[in-house]
Amino acid sequence: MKLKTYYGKTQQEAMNLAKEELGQDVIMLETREIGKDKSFGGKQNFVQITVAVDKELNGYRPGIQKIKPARNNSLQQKSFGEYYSTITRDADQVSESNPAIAEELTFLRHELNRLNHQLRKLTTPEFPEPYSKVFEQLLRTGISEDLAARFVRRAFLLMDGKNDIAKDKIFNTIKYEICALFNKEALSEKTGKGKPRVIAVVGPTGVGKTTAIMKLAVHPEFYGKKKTAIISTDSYRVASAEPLKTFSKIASVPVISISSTNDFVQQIERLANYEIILIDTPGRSPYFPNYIQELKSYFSIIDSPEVLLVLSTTADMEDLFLTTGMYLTLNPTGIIFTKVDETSRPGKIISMMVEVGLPVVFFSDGQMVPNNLREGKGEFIWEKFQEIW
Ligand SMILES: Nc1nc2c(ncn2[C@@H]2O[C@H](COP(=O)(O)OP(=O)(O)OP(=O)(O)O)[C@@H](O)[C@H]2O)c(=O)[nH]1
Ligand SMILES: [Mg+2]
Repeated sequence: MKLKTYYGKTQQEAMNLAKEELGQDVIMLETREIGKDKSFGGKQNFVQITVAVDKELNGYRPGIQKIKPARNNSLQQKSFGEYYSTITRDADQVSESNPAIAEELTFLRHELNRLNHQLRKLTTPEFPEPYSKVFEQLLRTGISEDLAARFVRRAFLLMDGKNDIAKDKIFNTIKYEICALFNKEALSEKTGKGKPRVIAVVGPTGVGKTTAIMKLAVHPEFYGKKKTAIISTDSYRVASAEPLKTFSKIASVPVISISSTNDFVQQIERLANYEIILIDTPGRSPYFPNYIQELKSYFSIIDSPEVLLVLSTTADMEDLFLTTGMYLTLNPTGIIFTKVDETSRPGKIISMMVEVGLPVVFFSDGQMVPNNLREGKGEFIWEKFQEIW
């Protein structure tokens, strides 16, 4: 099979070049927008397409219109980046202006639904057997259609476009790609010499922040063998500190509640001989006035805080995108996905990772402290996929 790559300012321009050289029977296999690459003058985005010549592809004719359009196509599914730039356009006013944000969110939700609907009609790929079966199975996990198609298309390329391939072989290729996504170094072991490592946990209400902190503090594979303390900044809600107090007694991990940045400074200094300080933050809607601002003021006190964003896998993709967009202004260093035991669509974790570009550091898959906590590894998600298939 002959594969060739062409570039153009638009997908059409690249395709015209391909047809000029290879004839009308070329089939487009992949299209990708390239950023403002220096080699292209650094001024404009370019589209890269990979094409193959028709007769050598075992009858696979995906049809140009059914392939994912380039990023600048107006019917393209809104990417996380687009969400984020909308959300952060007025980043400083975000937490102050609830009605404006609420209106914006409603608009974004409608837009996303409309675009999803149009996109699905346009881009559902027609893969040949056995690739089509693999594609269907991937969709059942909750991986976005766009990403599932990308995985299958890449597997197709790697298999030289052959159809007489065992499904398992295609799955192995995709498993490898998924696991590679998790291989980024998420939590740096770096701390100032002799200084504690400070890890703050943030996220929407009830996602499992406090539970995750308790697990981290005592799990022998994580910080259970280190000298660990917990600071809770959740001083507003009645009885919010109770679970941590009880935990503190049972697990002999000091838990300190603070209510101001001054308290925070003092306690951080007091805990200077600890190895790990975990910071629990109050559950609030990120749209609550001044909430993000307040968290920022706490984190600005610490040298280089590691901020872990906790997301519940039970939320749908749109809500995950929107809340993540709000919390990105805190510069999170990784994500903890909780309630993996409660979702039937674990594939959305993969889609989130790819879109948001943040490593998944831990998974929480149950209420048991500390047992239901796992390191962020792709193999764990792949096992979850097996339960669905
Ligand atoms: N099934 C399941 N439940 C979980 C998991 N993690 C936490 N929970 C439960 O979720 C509920 C909320 O957990 P918390 O740790 O209090 O959540 P939080 O984010 O600290 O809540 P707020 O501080 O109120 O925002 C509790 O009932 C936990 O036992 C998980 O991985 N799976
Ligand atoms: Mg809590």
